[in-house]
Parts: sequence; structure tokens; C-alpha cells
Amino acid sequence: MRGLLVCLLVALSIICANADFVEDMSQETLFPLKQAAKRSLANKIFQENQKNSNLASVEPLSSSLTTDLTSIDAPPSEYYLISINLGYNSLPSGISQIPKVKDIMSVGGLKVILVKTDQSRDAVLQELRAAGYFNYQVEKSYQHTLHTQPTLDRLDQATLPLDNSYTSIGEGAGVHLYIVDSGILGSHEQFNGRYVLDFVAPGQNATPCNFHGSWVASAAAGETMGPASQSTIHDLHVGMVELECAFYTSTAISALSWIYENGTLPGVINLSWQGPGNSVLDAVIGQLYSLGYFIVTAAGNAGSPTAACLNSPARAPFALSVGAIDETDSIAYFSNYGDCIDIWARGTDVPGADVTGDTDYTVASGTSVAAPVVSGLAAVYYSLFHYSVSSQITIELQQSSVYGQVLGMASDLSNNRLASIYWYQTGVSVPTTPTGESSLLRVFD
Ligand SMILES: [Ca+2]
Repeated sequence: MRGLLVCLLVALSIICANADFVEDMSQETLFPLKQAAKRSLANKIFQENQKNSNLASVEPLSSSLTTDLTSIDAPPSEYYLISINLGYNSLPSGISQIPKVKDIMSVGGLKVILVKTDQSRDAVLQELRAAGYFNYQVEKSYQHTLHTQPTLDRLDQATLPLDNSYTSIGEGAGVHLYIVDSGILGSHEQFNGRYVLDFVAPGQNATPCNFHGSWVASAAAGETMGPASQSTIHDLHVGMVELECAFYTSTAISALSWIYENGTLPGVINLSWQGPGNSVLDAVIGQLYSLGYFIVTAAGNAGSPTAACLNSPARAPFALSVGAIDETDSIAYFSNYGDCIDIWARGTDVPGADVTGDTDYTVASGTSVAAPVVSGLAAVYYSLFHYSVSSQITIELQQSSVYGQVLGMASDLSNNRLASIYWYQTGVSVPTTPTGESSLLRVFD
């Protein structure tokens, strides 16, 4: 559990200080609202870009870290733990030869006997007493599992309340998910056998510099926590220890360049960080999109209506920007919003993989964790539909989204879209959305 979630932010690199703004708005774009907003802001962005050279900052994110990670779920079967206080009883002689006894463990002054039986708890107690063994405590062995991931739970239903379940339509097998972040604990149980280390920032080692990358990766592709639970997870570790896990745009671009040169399609690239507007970074993202990668980014956590249109990669025409909603489907108080948000996903109180141990978890909030939900969903769609063109994934994400569900924004905005598999999962035909249709057609232009 952590008291504060710190998002990875990019410090503007020198490489862009003198770069001309890349006016690529006339090309195919993701959403018309975003396109219009970006057009109007292009000059302003460029001017700010010039002023912001070498700016380094770390943006504090929200956190709400009280959620208990474990819950007692349905009892699996017939296992009972019998605890014996040795102060009163010695172990029955020959107990280890009894077939139903599966294990005997010592825990301090206690012996704990694991029994497999289909008897009820009371029946086990009665049997022990009939045999002359008192002072036993008999407890059922429960299956301790994580709460149903709120991100997943929300993904498979159109409306609230959450039903504490997630029914998959696919797990993203065969798709490569590139996480450009603070490093991932590849040995974590959530990433079992699906982890590849691709890139480490110069001067760094493979050890994650904080939990962020693992938490993000589990939201996209964790064994039990992300939609793409069969995708291959690629770690591009850009976070720098000396910057408290922040990094430079140039390092991010190095990582993206590595993907361009060495990556495998179909692929989804997750960028759960923001920095000042950067035309070079935006252009690099455009190159990867053209090659067939789908790029997803966090909207940012400034709670601002304009920041996503000013910052990169959120403003990048070929990066899908994901805003965060809370447990009431309202825009999370920290989430950026406005015309440059393309889609929404749950981003508050989300458990995820931690880096302190292979079975450790943490809970945090941020658009950083909403983005990988959509990245994972994009991987699922690549896997299901075998698209080779990035724009087809955009269309799938749009068409499968639940329209008008996000509270706190006008319902007639075409970007009021909640990422969802609801229509696929239920077999209900996808509804026509009032203003979304035009944006779909534009992608085909
Ligand atoms: Ca659900």
C-alpha cells in the first residue's frame, strides 16, 4: 500500500527545442473533436514548447489506498485446517498415516493439520471428539483471492452497479504489449511466463525503479487483473533512479525506436505518462501507428479541461488518450478531461502488481491505470479480429464503447465513451451513437 502515487512524467528533452512543429493534422486522425481541438491549439502548443525546454517535473497523482486486497471467496472444497494447541494435546499417534491428512505444519507452538474431507466442519469436530480429541479448532480452508478487479468488472457491463464478475471475450493471445514505464517485475505471479525485457534506459539496470510499471502492466495483462491475460508483456524500462523514476523524452523515444526496429506485430504500446507538448514524440508515435501498432496513453492527472490537448503524448493525433472514471462512473477528480480525451475507463482504487515481491500487490489511482485497461482491450481485439491496421482497433474500441455513460460531461459529446466489451459479451448489437458515427466514417476516409 502506498500513500502517494507518483506518475512518471517526462522532462522535455533538448532534441525538440528547435524542432519545427509537425503539422500532421490533415492526415487520418482518431477523433474529429480531438482533431479540431488540436488544430486550434497547434500554434499555442508550439509556442509553449519553445518556452518549456528542459523542464522537468513530477506530477503527484491521487491515491486512495485503503482497499483491502484480499477477500474470502467461495470455499473451494473439502479442505479443513485443524489447529492443535500443543499445551493441551499431543498429536494423535499415527495421524500422518491417515489418508485424509494431507499435511502437518508447525507454526510456533501450534501444529496445523491439513485434512481433506467432504465432511462438514461440525462433522469433523464431532468425529474428533468421539475419538477423544478435544481442544481442537477446526476451520475451513478458504480460497483467498483478489477482489474482482474493478477495471475488469466495469469493462463487461454497460451500467452500474458492478456485479463482481468479469466474463472475458478473449485474452489477447499472440499479441505483444509494450509497456514503456518504470520497469516491470517480470517474475511476479501476474506475469507468469509471459514477460520479456526489451529495453533498459542507459545507466539503469533491469530492476524496476518503482511499482508503477508493474501496476500498469497488470492492469493491461495481469493473469487475473487485465483483459489481455495471455498477451506477451514487453518491458521497456525508461525510468531513471536518479530522477525518482522520471525520464527524458529522448529516452522514451529511444524505447519507441527500439519497438519500431525490433518489435513484433500485432502490438499495443502503453504510455502511462505525460509531459509538455513535444512534436517529435508525437511524430514518432505517428510512425508506429502507421506501422500497425496501436498506441494508448493516459490523459494525465491535472484535473484540467485543456491539459490533454497541450501535453504529449495525450495530444498526439495517433495516441488514444484515456481518461479515468471513478466507482460512480463520474470523471475522477484528478483526471484530465475535455476534447482531447478519446475514451474512458475505471481509474480509481485499482489493485495491481507491486515490486516488493512476486505475490505482492498495491492499490492506487490514476489515469495511468485507466490507459492499460484500454491497451489490454486493444490487444484482445487484435487477437480476436486479426487486424493489421491500427485504425481498425480504433473503430473496434469506439464501436464497442458504451456511449453517454460517463457522468460529469455533456452526454452529446462524441468522446463520452466508456471502454467496454459489453456488446460483444452479451451478443447485443452495438447501438448507433449520435455523433460517434461521423467519427467512425472519418477514420475510413
Ligand atoms: Ca462486471
